[in-house]
Amino acid sequence: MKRFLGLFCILGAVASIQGCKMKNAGSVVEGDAASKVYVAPGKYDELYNFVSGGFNGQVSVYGLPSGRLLKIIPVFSVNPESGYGYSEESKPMLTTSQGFVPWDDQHHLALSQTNGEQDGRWLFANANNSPRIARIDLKSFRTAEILEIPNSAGNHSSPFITENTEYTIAGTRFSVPVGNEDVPVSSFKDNFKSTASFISIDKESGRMKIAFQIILPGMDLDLSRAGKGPSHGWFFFSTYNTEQAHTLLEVNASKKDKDYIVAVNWKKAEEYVKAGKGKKLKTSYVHNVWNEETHSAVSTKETEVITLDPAELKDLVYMIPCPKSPHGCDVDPSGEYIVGSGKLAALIPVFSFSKLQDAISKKQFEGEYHNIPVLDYTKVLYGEVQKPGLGPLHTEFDDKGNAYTSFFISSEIVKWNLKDLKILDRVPTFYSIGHLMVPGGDTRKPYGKYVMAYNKITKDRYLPTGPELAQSAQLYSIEGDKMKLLLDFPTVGEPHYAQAIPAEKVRDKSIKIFDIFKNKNPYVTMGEKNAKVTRKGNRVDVYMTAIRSHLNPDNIEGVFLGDTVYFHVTNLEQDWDIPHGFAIKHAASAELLIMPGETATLKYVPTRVGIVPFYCTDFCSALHQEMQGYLRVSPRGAKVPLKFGIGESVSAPTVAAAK
Ligand code: RUQ
Ligand code: CUA
Repeated sequence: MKRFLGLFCILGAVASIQGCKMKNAGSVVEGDAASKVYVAPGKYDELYNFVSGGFNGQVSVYGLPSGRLLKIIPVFSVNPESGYGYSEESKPMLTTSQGFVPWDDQHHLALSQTNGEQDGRWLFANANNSPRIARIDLKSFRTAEILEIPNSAGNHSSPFITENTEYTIAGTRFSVPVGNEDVPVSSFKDNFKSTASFISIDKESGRMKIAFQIILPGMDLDLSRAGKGPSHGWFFFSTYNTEQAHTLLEVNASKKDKDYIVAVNWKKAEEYVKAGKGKKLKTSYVHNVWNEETHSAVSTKETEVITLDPAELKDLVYMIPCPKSPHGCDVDPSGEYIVGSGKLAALIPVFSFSKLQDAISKKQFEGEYHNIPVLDYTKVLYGEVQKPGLGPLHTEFDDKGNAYTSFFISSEIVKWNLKDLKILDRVPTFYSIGHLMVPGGDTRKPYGKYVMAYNKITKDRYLPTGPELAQSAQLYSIEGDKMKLLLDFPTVGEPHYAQAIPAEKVRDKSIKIFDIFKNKNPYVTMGEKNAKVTRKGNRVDVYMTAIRSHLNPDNIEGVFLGDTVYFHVTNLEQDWDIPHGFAIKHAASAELLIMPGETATLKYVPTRVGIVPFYCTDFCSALHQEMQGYLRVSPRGAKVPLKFGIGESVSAPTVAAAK
């Protein structure tokens, strides 16, 4: 988002007048605001709000309208709090074709839909830096799958979704050479391509697969939305840098009066693929899938994608001219209107899907862009919202035919009517809003009631916390004609897009425990009597159990310097909200946080001789502090037999000690 700051410096003078010197919100909050967001202790919130974490790489979950933080779901970054990316079982989730990547930049979220309505099954999330899409299972609130996207860089226009969750999307923000990659940067125009990957989603399992990639001319795909209703079968992408600059984009990619919205007919793409018109391209990417029975992830290498060339395959892609580096490209609930938000434009163009169809059939083109037809702007335009504000970014919709657009520079949300394009209301945001979100506002059935603002800058809004300040979310009521600010609360990471869903669509499906009898982890310990320690060469496996309030075994001897020890800890509890943790002194790792019925593994390499304590890290009972034990590490070659146990039953050696 910082790039906007530079981009907008031309308009900076205006920004500083309108953007950052808003009057204090105290004066704009009305008397009954508190009661509208008050959720009494012990009561549930009305909505789950999933918020992208931006540069923390995770997804956070808030309750609305209270703004209470419920959970941070680890997705693209390691999470020492839970051991995600640290446990042996979860490491493959963060594997890529180029090795283990412990961080990413997470921008957009998409809830799965059936008939254009949220169905509460899955949440999809993009990784912007090392292109990937994750699927989060809303039964467990855990990342279930991560698919890497090849021939891509800056997976920004992602993971938007079609109305029956047929596809999720991945569009490149950076164009990159496809095929031979060792080329001069200055050969951008000849060698660089942008790609739009269509990822199919299995109806039952949710499994993702790259169905095909459309290879587009070099430019930057920014955001996207699927058509719905009448426009189902189409996908729309906003673009910037159709100037094809490769340096100083701030200036060089803002030269043209109009960039494009790319309209992709994906039903047509399916036909071409079926007819064998796709080309197989060798590449490499990985597909990581979490297995809920083995409680571990498997990473599989993939080697090929099917590509489609719209310059050759007619009627697959059309370009719609759109003023000034559009950012958001949003489709209204009826599926008829496509709203382009040109970051540097002084108006908002609204395109009509029926006019688009008409213009295509009448071949009303104004030219070509790298052999792709460019439609006549005036023929596909429904109308323009005049003087809406400065720096429009994103638009969401309510259930009454209204649109809400965020304005970064003028720091406001502007409400306007989709039919007559008249502005109805505007409210300030504090400050510099990026995305906004109406619950269900990207579906055929918006939930109405609220609009949320996700702000980039908070300046004087909260107690100062040094140079880095919290970013924020603000909740506005949209029940009446006028928007009303109800609440603001700080967020973790940098919020970009978000999704919200009525709690009842998710709440009752939430699982409470993992059935221990279905635990197929190869290192599970089924009951305390099976706890053991084994040695094979320099590898020691500890099959440990955790139950209130002891770890079994809690005394282990016969481990030597040079050994690698794997603690496989099984939580034997079958009771909701009773995780046990596991940590061992000086481990070059994080803790494990093991859910009831689950097994997780911590790798530990001792670095010195001595007694090494380990303990449970989660306050699980009155005797949680007693949930601890000792590992003895001896010098290599010492005559210490392998012993383990608990209480008086410290066992005799089961396997001969290592030499
Ligand atoms: S972006 S603030 Cu990464 Cu969605 Cu528009
Ligand atoms: Cu188990 Cu604390």
